[in-house]
Formats: sequence, C-alpha cells, structure tokens
Amino acid sequence: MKVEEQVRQTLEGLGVGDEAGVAGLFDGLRTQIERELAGLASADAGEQFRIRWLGRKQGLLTAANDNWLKPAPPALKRAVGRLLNEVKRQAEQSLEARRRELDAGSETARLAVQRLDVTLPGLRRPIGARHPVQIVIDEVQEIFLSMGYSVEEGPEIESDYYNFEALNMPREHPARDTQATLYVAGDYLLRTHTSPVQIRTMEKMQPPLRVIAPGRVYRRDNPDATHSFMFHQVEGFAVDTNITFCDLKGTLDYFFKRFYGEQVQTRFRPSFFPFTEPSAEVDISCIFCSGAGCRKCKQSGWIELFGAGMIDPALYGFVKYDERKYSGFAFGGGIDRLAMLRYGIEDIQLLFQGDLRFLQQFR
Ligand code: 2U9
Repeated sequence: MKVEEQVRQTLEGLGVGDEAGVAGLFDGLRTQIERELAGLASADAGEQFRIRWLGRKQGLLTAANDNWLKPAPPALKRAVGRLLNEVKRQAEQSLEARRRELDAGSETARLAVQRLDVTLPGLRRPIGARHPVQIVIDEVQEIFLSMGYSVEEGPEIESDYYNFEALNMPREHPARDTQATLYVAGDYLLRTHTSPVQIRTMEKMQPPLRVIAPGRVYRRDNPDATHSFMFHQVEGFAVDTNITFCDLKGTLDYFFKRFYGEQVQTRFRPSFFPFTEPSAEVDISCIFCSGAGCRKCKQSGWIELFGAGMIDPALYGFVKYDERKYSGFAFGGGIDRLAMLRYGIEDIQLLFQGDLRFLQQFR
C-alpha cells in the first residue's frame, strides 16, 4: 500500500475512533515507516525518505497542522499531537540508525571490491643489462681515471676542419682516402675518429693534460663480421713537458695488462699516421693462445689492437701550444674490438642488432 494511502486512512480513522483507536492507527503508521526504512537500499533512497516524511515543508509528518491536527476531532487533538511527535522522533532516530547501517554496508562493499591480494604476483619489470660496449667503455675509463686522465666528449657531426684539417690532413691528403667518410652537408661530416675531441680539448685547455675520448665514429664501409658503418673508438693523449715514447709504452702496457690480465705482453711496430711522428701499431700477445699461435691470431701469437705515436709537433700550431716547450703521445683503438676479444664475439654486427638473447648474456 502506498504511504499516501496509509496516511489518508489514518486521518480518516481519527474521525471515528477514541484515543485507543488513534494509538492503533499510529502504530500502523509506525510499522509502515519501519518497513520502508528497512527497504532502503542506498544513501540516496535514505535522503528521499527524509524529504517525503520529514522534509521541512511538505514532509508528511512535518506538516502536522494541515495533515493531522486540523482533521482531528477536538477531543483527540492532544493525543494526536503527542503520538505524532512520538512517531516523528522515532522516524528520525530510525532513519539515522538506518543511515549508519547503509554507510557501514557501502564501506564493506568498497572494501570487498578494493581488497588487496598480497599473494598475487607483482608486475614484473624486465631487468636490463649493460651493453658489452658500455661495459668496456666503463672499464677503460676506470683504468685511465686511475692514471689521472679525464674523459672528454664531443659532437658526432663534425666539421672538416676538426676531423681532418687540424689533424694534419689537408684536402687531397691521401690519408683521407683510408677513412671512407660519410658527409652530411657542405663542410660537415660524421666524425671518422674521436681525434676532433682531442683537438677541441687542446683548444680550450692548457697542458699538462691527460685525456681520453671514447665515443661513436662512422665510416662508409660495407657491413661484415669485422666492419660496421658505426663503431666505437677510444683515443687518448698526454701533453706535458718531457713526455717521451717510454711514457706511451708504459701507459699502454699498463692499460692492456689491467684490461686483459697481467700475462699480456705488448709490442710496438713502426707505422704511419698523419697526426703522430713517430707512429706505431700496438699489438698484444694473443689472449687465446698466450703467443703460441692459434686461429684467432692467425698463428702469429700477436693481436693488433691500437695505433699510437708521439703527437706530430705540426699539430701544436693548430692549437697554439709552444712546440718547443711541450711534447705528448696519443693512441687510439676500437672499443668494439676490445669487447669482441674480451667476450669471444666473432661478428661485430651482433653488437648493434639489439637481440636480447645476445645482450642479456653480459651482466
Ligand atoms: C690528436 C693527436 C693524435 C690518435 C691516434 C691512432 C694512432 C690509431 C686507430 C686505431 C684503430 C683508430 O679504431 S681505429 O680505426 N687509431 O691508430 N689514433 S694515434 O692520435 C691523435 C689523436 C688526436 C690531436
């Protein structure tokens, strides 16, 4: 039965009954209210209930004068007023209690949905590994830092001046042909070695200097197991008063012993580079056969690794050093090659293909 109907019946009842009858009718109303409250399913429904029954103007129990007292017979007005107040107070209390129940219920529901299962496996973040080339760069830096060197970097897109000219390789110099160059535009190119970093460093800093420059370099080569259009070099130099070829030999001998092991021997063979005079190819005793001769060293017992020499005094003119006061050595070599020998990698392409099955082996 609709509430409005219930109220109408109650009011009609007031006309006929005595005080006991009126109390009975209010009991029915009370039951109706309690039943409706029990059926409330949400905080919203609770608010609608409040507006309908207890709303400040049109609430069925609030508009007491119009709804209840006026139609009541004079003899029963006192009883109606008292019972009405009782029902109203009870409705307010019951609504408050029901609202608390509903709040608690929705909290329980929320917790049920948001329950945290701490036994579920977490989101797995794949663990990366340092690239073998990076491992070698870090280690080379570590060794040279321990000898008092600092690390310098420079742009990979270079000018003809820094990549060739200032290194004693003017245009039409035949040595340029040995470094198949990738040109960008105009006078700009992808650096074919990290030597320009050394020139830039000498331009901005005065001796004494001990510097290494690791980084990417580019050459127009066809890719195969030992060639890549991009690879990594480390070059280094020391300039000071009284630097000799002995310092160069001692430095590289120390470096290779730290990098590949105490048993490693070094050997210097005469060579030529436009930026060093005299120049040398630097070999190490074969790390696979200890010099006995094997497939890796082509039965020679030696592996060619670095180039080196005393910095050609002609270069000091470009960087405005006093060539009578200073001397220095320089060296350079491929980082990828250091890594390939260290880890027994036979194809340089593997380093640059990004295959995780390969890369995850180096931790
Ligand atoms: C300045 C002066 C001298 C750096 C040097 C070499 C010899 C050398 C190659 C080895 C194999 C590079 O990776 S590779 O292709 N490098 O043989 N580099 S001396 O000499 C310098 C550099 C800068 C100002």
